[in-house]
Amino acid sequence: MKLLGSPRSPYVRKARITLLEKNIACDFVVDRPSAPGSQVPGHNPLAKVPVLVPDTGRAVYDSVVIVEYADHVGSGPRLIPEAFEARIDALRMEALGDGITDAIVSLTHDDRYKQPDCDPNAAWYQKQLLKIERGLAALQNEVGDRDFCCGDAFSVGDISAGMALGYLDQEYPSYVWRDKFPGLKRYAAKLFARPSFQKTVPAAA
Ligand SMILES: N[C@@H](CCC(=O)N[C@@H](CS)C(=O)NCC(=O)O)C(=O)O
Repeated sequence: MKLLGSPRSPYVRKARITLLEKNIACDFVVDRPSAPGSQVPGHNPLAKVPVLVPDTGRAVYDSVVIVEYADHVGSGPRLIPEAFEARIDALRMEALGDGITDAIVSLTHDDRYKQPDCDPNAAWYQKQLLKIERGLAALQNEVGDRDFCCGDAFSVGDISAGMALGYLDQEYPSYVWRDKFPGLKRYAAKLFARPSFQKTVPAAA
């Protein structure tokens, strides 16, 4: 089994954390979809990563489906609970973490926000920033004084939340989320200490 992806992509990191948490052996193949000769479009017509290519069977994309796949074939505690309400809670938190990440990508892609002519008061900038701030406030509220965002167990919601917070550090280090959201500072410190997070910290650009 192999996972295709770019090392600094947040969704690729989400997939890698998932595979480690589920004890699934997998080769990580660095493959940027826009690079000439990339295998990605042959597996995913959208030409996006991550793509999981099992030894037999069809390729699996996107990261949401990779988590579902890994939860089924891997071992260890479930990432998506079976019970209906807990399942919806975990999937909602996954959507929240993924949505915050989408907003960070919109703000920081190609260092857009660092350009000299970038106006932080511009409508497009404020729109994405508001998504990030409201999203982080909602996440902090959900976590409260617990270690996980859903109940008492690690879930896909924590993977997506950790992906988003790690991506802020990676791409938007001037945004002082730990000062603004001290509850998330405590929560993230525990998440980032997990071996799956430690082993997938992207190398510096
Ligand atoms: N919703 C997708 C998002 C995947 C995504 O946007 N991947 C980016 C890298 S972070 C990508 O492959 N971009 C290349 C492109 O859009 O052409 C997921 O959860 O996997």
